Amino acid sequence: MSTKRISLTQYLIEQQRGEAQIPAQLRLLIEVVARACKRIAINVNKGALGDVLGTAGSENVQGEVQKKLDVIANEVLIEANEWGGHLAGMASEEMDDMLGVPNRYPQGEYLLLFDPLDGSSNIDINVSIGTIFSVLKHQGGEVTNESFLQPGTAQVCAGYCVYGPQTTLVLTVGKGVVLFTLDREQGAWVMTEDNLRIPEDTKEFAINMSNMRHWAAPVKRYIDECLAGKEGPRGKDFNMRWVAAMVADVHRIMTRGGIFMYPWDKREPNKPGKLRLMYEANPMSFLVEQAGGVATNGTQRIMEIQPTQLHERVSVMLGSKNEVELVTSYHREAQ
Ligand code: AFP
Repeated sequence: MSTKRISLTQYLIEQQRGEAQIPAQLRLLIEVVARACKRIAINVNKGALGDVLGTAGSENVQGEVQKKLDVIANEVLIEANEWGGHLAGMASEEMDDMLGVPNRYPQGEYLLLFDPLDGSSNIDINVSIGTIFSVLKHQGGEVTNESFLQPGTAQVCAGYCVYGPQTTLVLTVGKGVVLFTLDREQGAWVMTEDNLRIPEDTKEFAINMSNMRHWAAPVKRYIDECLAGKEGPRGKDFNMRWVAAMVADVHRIMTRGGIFMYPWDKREPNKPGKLRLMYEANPMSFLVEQAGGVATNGTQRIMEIQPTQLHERVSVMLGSKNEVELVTSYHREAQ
């Protein structure tokens, strides 16, 4: 990390001029989303002192009960992005269909997808939550749900914000991964790491162990070997973490390595997994790969999956290269 800490704005201006050559509209998009995340953080931090806890009394397209902060975060992101002229449309975990830009505003060339508040079950217990976002280019024509159905390899930008002990923004525009920490005194995002890298090996896995009896054999084999520790085939002991907010588990992996898994299980055999491809797995996979990690659905690179539905789900295994490749090899052996 260079000693001089720069702001997000300065970083983006340097990227605009430099190697990444990010277009002005994309720079504006990132600044708008980063500003929206600051507003979401303010709402999150109110807790019981604001009218932000508990449920909103509605369900989202996933059939999940929406928390008040899910709705607030979604509205903050929509209001922040609809007038800037940088977007052709938005899609959100909290909205059944994509949302076009109101006719009174100019239309831009980007498509923004987001999970406005990931880890909602952690809100009322004061455990880390976050916002995840992904950016695609609109390929022209009328903007519909189908405009968003592009593989993860088409992403031009991805990032997440963690509302935790610190408020951090992790971002990639395809030239590595940078970390910004919110300086609350200035209200500014300040770069605190300029090149996040995920170690290729790890001794830490993240999975919801309560689902063990429902897993497919390759996942059970991999976790059993981790649990066998030094005496087992892996020859080393493993630690386990599970925050139940993908954004927090992935941030741990981005900062010290590890493997995160939310695999298919037989509770709902027709569902490929719990997590959503377009606004959870794809942006996180882009960030993980840009930091030297690997992200698969057990058999295939997540970013090469051709989406067929806006809210489709996917099995997720991502993080330290050698671990993800090992559990992926177990899946391929079992095919
Ligand atoms: P919620 O937003 O409903 O809390 O779900 C969070 C999440 O989609 C993802 O962020 C977590 O990794 C995963 O679900 C946790 O799922 P379990 O509660 O089944 O462990």
